[in-house]
Order: sequence, then structure tokens, then C-alpha cells
Amino acid sequence: MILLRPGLRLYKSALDRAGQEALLGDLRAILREAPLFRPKMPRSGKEFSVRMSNCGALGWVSDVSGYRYQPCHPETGRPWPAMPERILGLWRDFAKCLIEPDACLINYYDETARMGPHQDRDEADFSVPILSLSLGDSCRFRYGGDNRRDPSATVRLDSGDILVFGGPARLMFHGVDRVSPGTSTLLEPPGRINLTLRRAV
Ligand code: MD3
Ligand code: FE
Repeated sequence: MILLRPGLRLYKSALDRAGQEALLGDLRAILREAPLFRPKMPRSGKEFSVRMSNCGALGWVSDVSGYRYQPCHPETGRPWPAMPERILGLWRDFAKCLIEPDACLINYYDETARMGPHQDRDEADFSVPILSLSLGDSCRFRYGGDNRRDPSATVRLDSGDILVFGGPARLMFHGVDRVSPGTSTLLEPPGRINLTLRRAV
């Protein structure tokens, strides 16, 4: 475990290749039931470059009316697929929190996608940590402080890495600068998947 900041823990290769492939099997079934959609920015309606889906009781969505958690897919209207036991197991092993996640956001980045610096503050209880798992191509992850203008640092995230954000790191600004094409053979089509496990309510 590498402590990047107080409250920000990085577990390199938390999942080995077999574990990543098993999880990918779960994700393929989820994405058949709940296809990736392209969220839009509140107000402007500008599309995100990242595509998203969710599993668990609640899913994070964004459209012209705002950001929120909701129980159904915005395009199919169906409930999100259940959170696989394998994902809950990762939470138990790495998040070190007895409150279980009720939302798992699935972000898919193609080689041009990025995510600008932002805070995650749509959740009810900021004392519950957030767990992120990277699969596929590596990325440059940027993290700063509690204010947008605070100095930031970067770290490379590789397939199988887990980050846990808790305590004093829970409200820090963060984003994904870029994905590095050709750095992993896990995904077909290539790109990067990030799972973000959260307690929404
Ligand atoms: C730090 N996703 O979905 S995961 C997001 O790689 C998001 O897809 C990025 O930021 C991705 O909101 C980064 C790492 C992450 C997730 C949640 C956080 C970092 C966080 C919440 C608080 C602080
Ligand atoms: Fe975020």
C-alpha cells in the first residue's frame, strides 16, 4: 500500500490478471443489460468524452437538469443490474468500511477521453470512502486539494490498481488527464474502464 496523501491509499496490482478477467466477465454481462451511455453536462448539454453505466441499487447520471443518483438507466428505463458479489468483496478487502456501497459507476475511456478536475459531492455521507479500480490501458490520474486552485500531483494508474479515498482526501479535486493507448491487452475494444464504488444514500 502506498499512502499518496493522508486518506489517499494506492494498492498497486490489487487484482491479478485472472482476477481482472473474472471481473471483466461480470462487467460484460452488466453492460449487455445496461449499455454505456454518454452523459451530458448540466445546463450546457455538452457531451462527456467518457461513457458510463452503473450497477447496484443506484446509478450516477448527468444530463441538462443536473447530476444525481437514480435507480434506473436513463435510456432503457430499466433498473440497474445488481452489484456482483466480486465487487462487494473488493470493497470488504480494501475500503475498510462496514457501510456497504449502493452505487458502482462504470466509466469507459477510449483513447481520446478525459475527465476534467472535479469533486465528488453528490453523496449523502462524506465519512464513507470511495473506492476506484482501474482496468485496461494506463492513465495519468491528477489529484489536488479541497480547492480547485490548490497545487496538484499526478500518478499513473495501471490495470488492477485500486485507489481508496477517505477522510481528508474525500473531497479533493481529481481528474484523468489522459489514457495511454496500447499499455494493456485486457480490453477489446481497447481503452480504460474505471469502477467507482460509492455509498450514495
Ligand atoms: C477522489 N473517475 O467517476 S477514479 C468519477 O478514473 C471519477 O474514472 C475517475 O473521478 C476515473 O467521479 C477517477 C478516482 C476517484 C473517484 C472518486 C473520488 C477519485 C476520487 C472521490 C473523491 C476523491
Ligand atoms: Fe470523481
